Amino acid sequence: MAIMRGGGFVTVQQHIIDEQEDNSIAHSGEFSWLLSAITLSTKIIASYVRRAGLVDVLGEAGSVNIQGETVQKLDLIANDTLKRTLGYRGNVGVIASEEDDEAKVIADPSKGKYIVMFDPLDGSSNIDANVPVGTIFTVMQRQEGETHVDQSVLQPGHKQLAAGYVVYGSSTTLVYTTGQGVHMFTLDPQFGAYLLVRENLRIPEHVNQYSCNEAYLHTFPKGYQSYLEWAKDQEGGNCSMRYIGSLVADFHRILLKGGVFLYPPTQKNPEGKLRLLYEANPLAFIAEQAGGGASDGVGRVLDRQPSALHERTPLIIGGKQNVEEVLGFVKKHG
Ligand code: P6P
Repeated sequence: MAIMRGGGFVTVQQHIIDEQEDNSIAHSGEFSWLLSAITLSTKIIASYVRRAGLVDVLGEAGSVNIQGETVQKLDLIANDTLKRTLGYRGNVGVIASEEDDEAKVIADPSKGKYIVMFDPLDGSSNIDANVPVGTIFTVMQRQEGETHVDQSVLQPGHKQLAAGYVVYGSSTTLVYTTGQGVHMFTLDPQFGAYLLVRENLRIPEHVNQYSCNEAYLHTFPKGYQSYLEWAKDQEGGNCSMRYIGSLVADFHRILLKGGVFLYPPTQKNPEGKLRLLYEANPLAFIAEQAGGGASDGVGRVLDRQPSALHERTPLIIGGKQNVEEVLGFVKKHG
């Protein structure tokens, strides 16, 4: 149900402005101006996702991206939309996308003082089957005296100023944090506005549910295999399992209902499959702001020093106790 304040709905722009007392990025309205580029983009993306099948946006675009993944038509639409709207905000200096080989400098540090990195349409291979997909984004500050864009792009996740995602599911839902809690908005198609529905979300500390693609079980490191064996044992973790195969949808369920998502190292992806900078870091920021945890199996995701834009990482993310439970097995069994 939309939250009413002062007799009216609370839009995401209004929420950011209300939050700006002691919040650097939200201060002076710069973030709300930057965020409006993201919310506008996701409304455009949502309009295509909702009409997939009616308009020619399904299927493959006929190319392969830097990840070696077949690009879907909607990937390109989402990527171009985000780059175009962010490019005109004036305060964005660097844009980096899962779909592009390198980060793009669009303004010098004196003007474009923010970096926005994003996965424009995560899980897009699922779109033809009407499975929820999502956009994930993160905002960071350009580094003073930057002599190479990597000095600004390759910052650890704890430097994020803001992070969020939009899940294009049964409703179009935006979740974001600027370090002042996690807040959720639903797009009202009638108003064309994201309206506040939940504030200061908290992930349940522990729920007997995990989310993992166990097809790769035998190539997981032993610690993960031991955890999953224990989790399934009624005398052990007595867990149920949910796995959609679309990171934003799997994470959103955990944010609201609890549990733990794990994508361990596999033979195919020994460093893990998910991307550190624009998938794991934004979701880790949100998870921690909601009282949960996020680890790469060794340490805190947000403490990792990135060495490359498209660097991959293992990911264990969810309720604080759930994450600690997995880490107990990983650390004990390696
Ligand atoms: P697998 C989608 O391709 C994605 O990048 C994430 O959205 C999702 O969590 C993961 O890959 C699914 O990977 O190996 O289970 O198909």
